[in-house]
Amino acid sequence: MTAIQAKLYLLFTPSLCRALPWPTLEAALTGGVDLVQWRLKEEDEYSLERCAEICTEHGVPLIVNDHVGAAGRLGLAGAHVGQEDMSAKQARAELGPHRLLGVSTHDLDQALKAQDDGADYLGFGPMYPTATKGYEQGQPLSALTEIMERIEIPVFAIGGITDENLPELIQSGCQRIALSSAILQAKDPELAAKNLRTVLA
Ligand code: TZP
Ligand code: MG
Repeated sequence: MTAIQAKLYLLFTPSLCRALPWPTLEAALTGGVDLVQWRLKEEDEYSLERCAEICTEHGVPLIVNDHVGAAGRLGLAGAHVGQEDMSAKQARAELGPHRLLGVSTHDLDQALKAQDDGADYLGFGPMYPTATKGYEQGQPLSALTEIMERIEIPVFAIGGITDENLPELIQSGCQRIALSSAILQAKDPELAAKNLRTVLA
């Protein structure tokens, strides 16, 4: 698997979409999302297989959250685990060397360990309060700067990111973001993705 080049990572949870999920995903991809993570909630009745088809049509890699075994079964680009999920080491062993492994991290120690354990990229945050995961407080920007300086693999800032706070993240050294509501709940998801892409470029 080649190193990840993506900058605008969409965390796709069907039930978080303001409009219908599949058209929302299509719009986000057309707008410039270049990596997608499938995050299913129990109430969702949408299929990972259909998500994979849509991503393939747009030439964008798909990562599955939590369900590491599904990555191999469905030929996806990779899988993502959090600190409370399967360990990064075990996930890497299950995925094999050729699929991407992403790990959510919240401090430098977790980030260094995930990198050592075979992660291809990290999520780091939450950078801002976000109702999506119930975080009431974000990390200081200095924490992100330190991560960017110390970690060699790509790092995606995550949590409450919008086009309004993105400029200060970029000033702190961030080049990649992962988000859901700023696109999934936008009136115009394609435009939202396009605008974020422009600021990141
Ligand atoms: N992990 C940390 S914050 C978060 C996840 C999955 C939610 C990101 O969603 P939003 O709506 O962009 O804050
Ligand atoms: Mg998880």
